[in-house]
Amino acid sequence: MKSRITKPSSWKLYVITDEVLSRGRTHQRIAEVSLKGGAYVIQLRDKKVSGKMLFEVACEIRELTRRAGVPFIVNDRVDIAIASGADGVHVGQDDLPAKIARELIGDEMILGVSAITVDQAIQAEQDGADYIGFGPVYEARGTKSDAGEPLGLKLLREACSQCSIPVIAIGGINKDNVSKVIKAGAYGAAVISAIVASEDIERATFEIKSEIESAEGTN
Ligand code: TZP
Ligand code: MG
Repeated sequence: MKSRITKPSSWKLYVITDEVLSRGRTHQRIAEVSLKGGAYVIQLRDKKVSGKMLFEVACEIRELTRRAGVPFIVNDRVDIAIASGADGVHVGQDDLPAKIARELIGDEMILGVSAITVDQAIQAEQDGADYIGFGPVYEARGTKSDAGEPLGLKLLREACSQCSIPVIAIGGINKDNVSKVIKAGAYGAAVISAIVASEDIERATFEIKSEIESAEGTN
């Protein structure tokens, strides 16, 4: 299956918004400032707000990302991704099945799927995913209470070698360990707390992005 992510350099740092960890900063603010720091992709993730509110926030982030020329992905909600004009949607193993999500979004939009095993990653690719979010690579229960035990770099490497679509590493990634996931073959890194909870979101984004760029070509 061919991925809709066509520019290999374009998904290196995938920033996921979160208002629980953000010290009062809104999704829109997180998106705006991390874009300044050089985020390559923005995902809106909120499991608590109403559909109405999520839609409004999604439309605002759609505008910000459009101006920055950066892809915008909505977590979990296919309906809100479509309605807000997002570039894509990201579903987990307990969400709408990837195959159904693909049917609903059609051929043009991007579909991301979370996987915690290599088999899940292979299945997601067959079901129409454009990329895999693989993890938690490192400890991530501070952000996602049901994240489970870290999978580690060996499994990440295996997933990267078994999938022909991009594998984005997620879970406990920060500026000190991001080079390891890139060297293991990840196409990019998805980050929540190391960016969203930091005092200076722009700087944290820039630092992680710089680490990724230095690590590239060294795997
Ligand atoms: N999926 C697997 S781990 C995780 C998600 C959404 C949380 C990642 O957050 P952090 O703060 O970057 O570890
Ligand atoms: Mg989900």
